[in-house]
Amino acid sequence: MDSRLVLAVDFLSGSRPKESGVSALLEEIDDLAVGVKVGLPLALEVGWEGLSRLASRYPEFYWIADLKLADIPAVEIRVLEGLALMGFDAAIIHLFPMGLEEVSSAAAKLGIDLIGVAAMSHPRAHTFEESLETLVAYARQVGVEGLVVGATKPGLIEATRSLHPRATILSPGVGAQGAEPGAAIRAGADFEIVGRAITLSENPRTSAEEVVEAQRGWARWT
Ligand code: NUP
Repeated sequence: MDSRLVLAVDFLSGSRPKESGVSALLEEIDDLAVGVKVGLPLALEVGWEGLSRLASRYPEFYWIADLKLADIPAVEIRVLEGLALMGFDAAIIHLFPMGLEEVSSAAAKLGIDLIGVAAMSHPRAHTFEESLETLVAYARQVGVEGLVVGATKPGLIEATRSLHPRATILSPGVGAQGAEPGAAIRAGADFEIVGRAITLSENPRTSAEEVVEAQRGWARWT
């Protein structure tokens, strides 16, 4: 699949997200997206068991738990154990709490990938921008190969790519937050994380097709 689309499911058009609505959406776009990213908004609607059922019903997707973990290592490891049991392939963590050496080796044993937040997509995330080099160098040092860098900040995607050439860069911020589909891929990201531009669209499939079409031509394999 040449798609670089990861679908973020926080909202659903017309109603609060129900498990059946999420299933219908995933079936509608299953040939267009490679991954699904969910977090607290969906957990609050469908429960942890609902998330687990969704992940096991649609194993063709790469499932990312976006809890942006920022805790002591022992607690992060406890959460990762739970997420791995639920069927998640990856978890988004914050890098700034440090102490990630043991978290990284526990994640490897659990078979769950870590994705560190390097630069958030919203315009006032200045602390991340000022700390980008430190955060990316630290991710590299502790073996965190996945990085989130906002699609709204293509210059930071380029900087991250040169600081960590082998990283898998995932970029949210497409559509609802202002970045054009495909722009992050052009800047060096591997995947774009897209939520409301698809989930709140009157025709999610058409919107997903437009994103994938814009990404084609820019995609690079790392
Ligand atoms: O920096 C970040 N920006 C961001 O939007 C890091 C994130 N994890 N996200 C997530 O990406 C956010 O929580 C949401 O689930 C998704 C973007 O959704 P949307 O703006 O496309 O609806």
